[in-house]
Amino acid sequence: MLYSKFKKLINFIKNKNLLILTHDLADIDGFVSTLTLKLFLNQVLKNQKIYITFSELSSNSKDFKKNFSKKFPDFGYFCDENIDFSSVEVILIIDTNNLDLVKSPTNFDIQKSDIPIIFIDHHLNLDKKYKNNDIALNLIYEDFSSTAELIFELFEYFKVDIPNTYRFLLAAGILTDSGFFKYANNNTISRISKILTDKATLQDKITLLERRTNVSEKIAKIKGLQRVRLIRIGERLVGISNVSSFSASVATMLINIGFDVSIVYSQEKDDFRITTRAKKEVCQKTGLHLGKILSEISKGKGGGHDGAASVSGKENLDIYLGEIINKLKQTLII
Ligand SMILES: [Mn+2]
Repeated sequence: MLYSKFKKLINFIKNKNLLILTHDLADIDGFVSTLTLKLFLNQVLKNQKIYITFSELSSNSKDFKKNFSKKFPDFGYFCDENIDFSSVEVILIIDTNNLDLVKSPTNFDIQKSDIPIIFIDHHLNLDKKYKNNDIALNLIYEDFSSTAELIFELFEYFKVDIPNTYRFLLAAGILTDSGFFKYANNNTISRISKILTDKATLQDKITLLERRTNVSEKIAKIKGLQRVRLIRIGERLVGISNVSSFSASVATMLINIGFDVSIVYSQEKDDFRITTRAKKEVCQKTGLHLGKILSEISKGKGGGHDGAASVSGKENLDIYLGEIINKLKQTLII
């Protein structure tokens, strides 16, 4: 199934000019998957343009890029500045299947354009029907712990060599999205073992991902902790808090200190964002799937994985929070 879809995708994009985009505030998986997919396509599809660009990188990705550039000063190429949209024939969207999360450069409206789009992703399939998306061409596999692994499978299947630098990129995507293997499955381990070489060891890669937490993130975590409200549902503990930024790292911190589920929201002018996390063990025992809950309550705007999901919106923050708690009560009580 996977391989027949690979062939179908390559056949469709052959001889077409491509643009590869990932979600806004690209995390490390989105960032490295975009770069490595471009390398792969350059090897298998000759004589066509393949553009990549990013709206903005997350702070983790920026730190990683800095470390990576220090280790590989000759790498040099990260993104195309000037993209001629009139020449783009297919847009590949990486690491999300929700166009609301994608900001295109120069405010080009992807949803309104007629350029075909294809999703390559590992999040819950929201099954949104976009007029310029043929779902048969999408590669959306929730059982992959990172998009980087899907890109790695492309290299494997088409027998394309992966240069050492790109092995570092792929491994960084896998390590971060699998929570350093906490959310990994057997396939994740087998793929990473094929990516590692004597020249690119696991420890080398972990070092590249080390980062010093900056002071504003530390303050966000402390405030997030001061403001947390505890809701007990049976034997499970749910924590709700709010911060103005770094909601994802605050949500993860709440899980690390003992909450089973964390909900952290941020508000900026008219916009809000809710980030949720849950312990893997809780998801497995209770069937909790935060991605499904957020997708349901927002009619497909939000989504993610069973243990990590988020949603953004403009109004109804309180209603969303109330509905999340209600759904948690129904799920966690068993
Ligand atoms: Mn990802």
